[in-house]
Amino acid sequence: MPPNPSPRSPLELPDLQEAAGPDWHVELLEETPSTNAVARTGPDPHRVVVTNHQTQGRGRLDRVWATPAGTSLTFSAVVDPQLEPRWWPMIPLMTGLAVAGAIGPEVGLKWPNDVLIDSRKVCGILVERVEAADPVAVIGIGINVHQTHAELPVDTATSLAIEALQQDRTTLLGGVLRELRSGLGQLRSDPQGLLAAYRERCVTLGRDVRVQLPGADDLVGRAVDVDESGRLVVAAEPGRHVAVSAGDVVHVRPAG
Ligand code: BT5
Repeated sequence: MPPNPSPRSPLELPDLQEAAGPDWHVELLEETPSTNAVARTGPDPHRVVVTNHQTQGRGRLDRVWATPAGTSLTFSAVVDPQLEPRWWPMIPLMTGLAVAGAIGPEVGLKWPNDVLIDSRKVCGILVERVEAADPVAVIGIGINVHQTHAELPVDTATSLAIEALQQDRTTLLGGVLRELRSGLGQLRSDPQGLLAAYRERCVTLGRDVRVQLPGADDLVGRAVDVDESGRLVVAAEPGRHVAVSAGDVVHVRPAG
């Protein structure tokens, strides 16, 4: 059986709005450079900007997020998290957990928020804080849905089609937004519970890792924890634990 017998899912605004539910206000752009950039220009809580073709998608540290037209679920949701400042760093981790919940048990999370299936990246997340009287978070999510191998930009990527998973972009948007709402609710009411759920889903924990730190030497060691600030705790050598808040993790070899 071919892995992807289903046609590519269309995006229609009424269907997207219905899937999202009344808590969100959905906008659909046929093409736009970056949904995060659009959302940042009018960061009203509950706003969701979806596009069928993102032409200049952004990753972290000015990297590129590349998706051909009609292949992906690329969107940004604006939220007013109403969180104590100390829990803000958990928002990207919560978002990874939300996407994992919407896709299914096949998914693992590489710290901080790469969404993986069998070590390949199926979704990238970019959370940006916009300052205002009440600061808001623009949560940008790009899920590879219909891409074939030839349509993926790097060989470390995969898509839901390649993995023979659910590929209706509208259903997926509804699922991710539901999980985001409940994840934010849990972050407010029970942040420790959310952190415990993240640790369960995080495939980095227990691995030997190399962490590429912005502007510093790589850190090599065993990933032993994710702390309450969302930092990865690495046992660099006996007796020396280092907590990092940003960086790219390479899993050096499997757990165990
Ligand atoms: C991310 O950055 O993974 C965050 C990507 C966020 C994209 C969403 S889409 C909606 C919203 N609007 C935006 O403009 N952005 C957000 P980072 O961890 O820096 O990973 C970027 C790296 O992933 C690149 O350097 C490539 O190596 C790789 N990459 C690029 N496109 C990819 C894709 N479609 N699938 C998997 N990997 C990809």
